[in-house]
Amino acid sequence: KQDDTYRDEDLGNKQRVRIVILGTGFAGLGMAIRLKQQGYKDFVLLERASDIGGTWRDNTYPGCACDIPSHLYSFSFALNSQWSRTYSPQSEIQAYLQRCARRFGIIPHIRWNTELQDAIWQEDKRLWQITTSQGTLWTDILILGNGPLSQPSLPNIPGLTQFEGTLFHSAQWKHDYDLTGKRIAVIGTGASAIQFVPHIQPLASSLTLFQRTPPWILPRLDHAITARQKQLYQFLPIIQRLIRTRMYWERELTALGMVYRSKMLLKAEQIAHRHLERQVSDPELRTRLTPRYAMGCKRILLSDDFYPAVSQPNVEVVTEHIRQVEGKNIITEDGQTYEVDTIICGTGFHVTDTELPHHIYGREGQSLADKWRNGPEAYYGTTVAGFPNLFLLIGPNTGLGHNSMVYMIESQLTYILDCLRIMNKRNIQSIEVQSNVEETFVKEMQRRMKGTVWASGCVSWYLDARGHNTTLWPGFTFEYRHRIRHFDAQHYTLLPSEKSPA
Ligand code: N01
Repeated sequence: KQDDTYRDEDLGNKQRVRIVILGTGFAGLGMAIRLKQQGYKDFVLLERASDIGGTWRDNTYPGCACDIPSHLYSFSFALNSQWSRTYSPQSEIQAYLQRCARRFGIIPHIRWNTELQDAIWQEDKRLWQITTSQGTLWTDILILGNGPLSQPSLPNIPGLTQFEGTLFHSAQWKHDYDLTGKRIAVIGTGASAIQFVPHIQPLASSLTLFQRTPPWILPRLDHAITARQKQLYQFLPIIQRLIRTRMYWERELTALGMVYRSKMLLKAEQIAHRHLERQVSDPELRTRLTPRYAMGCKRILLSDDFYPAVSQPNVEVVTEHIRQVEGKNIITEDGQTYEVDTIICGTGFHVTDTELPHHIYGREGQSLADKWRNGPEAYYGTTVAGFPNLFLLIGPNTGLGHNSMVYMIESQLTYILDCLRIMNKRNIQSIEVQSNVEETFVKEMQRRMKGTVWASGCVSWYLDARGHNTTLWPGFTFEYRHRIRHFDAQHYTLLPSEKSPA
């Protein structure tokens, strides 16, 4: 049902709102839709850009697509029968999110081009005071849906930012810059780089790929979804739901391999080795591209065109580490110099060291960054002791290396909605998770990480400065959903509303 009851000015100028949500990616938008479905009206979404989509708006590099099957990559309450391929391209995912925002009447709740500058918990009023690039507002509930992969990370290479050619990050693609005939350097061989390298290789006069760690790559087996299939999903959504369920459980099985480091992973490693052998005939290049850590420790990548692209005569894979950049030259540790016109960094994101926690101040003026000085921690990745009425979406230890994040997000949404329901019903003004409960949970996460493939010794963005994996959920996703299906008020300090007769 379209929301025509609100116009921009109804919420746009209001300074006090019940709920503020940060971001309009899957997390923020999903939260807004579920709130709306439950009858909430007094909420706004702060969006730093002028369009919806979070990571699916920002990452527009050539070849950008999802490596989770399309059928799994949508809200459970808004399946999309029209995905064009097994793995959807970025533009389709963003268009899907835009459609959801319109269909569920979320657009009037969004404050565009509004960047959160800081959020301060006002203990006396039990409110969040939020300063944004467009002014200040106050809210009872703050929900952070800003996403763990939203702050691009440039490598700390001496001279890089003074590079005399054109430099950009994969998440900030320069579409107005023509790559044709350029000598291009790409730094990184993660999920982003392996998607864009095959698209830019044919344009480049030369492509030098600086690879620090060869990734595990499995066949992608992407194909078009036929018009007939789309029709079937449209008129018989149950079919798509069944396919989705089957895919979900297949992926959950891979969690078994990762948690228990079973033979399944060795089998997958064999498939990846065969994939490499089939696609790269040069034995020397094959050796460079052969991974040397246990599969799954970093994200497993899917590609059918990366190995063929790097086998082309205009590509060189450099495994020597970069020492510095000088003028237009990249100099490696062995003293070799590579003169290039363009450097593209496929070097990932700040994850455990993002900027935002420096701007969130909880009780007694403590910043979230200070609370997280040893590494990010939160109860079920959702609530944080010392930070009343604050909810994190895709917070610490809720990430996945094997299944759809939308499932985890929807699990969190249910928990938050149940919390809000209890707050309304019992006339509670603020909730805060007890610190001993949070501590016990965090210890459980780290205990369970031990022995999994994610703690098998490789260096990855899943790890914080201590080497703790504070990014991934160390088990099955259905366990997470089951554990947070109800809000566990007994683990929280609940303060009644001052207006309460009690
Ligand atoms: O980033 P990454 P990404 N010198 O951090 C290398 C999601 N995603 O943007 O492995 C040389 O994975 C670094 O090397 P190493 C997905 O969750 C999803 O590719 O650290 N190299 C690595 O090769 C993914 O995991 C999709 O040794 C340097 C690369 O840069 C996450 O985003 C698609 C370096 C960074 O890889 C991030 O992926 C795309 C240096 N100084 C992304 N510093 C989907 O399909 C870093 N590197 C859903």
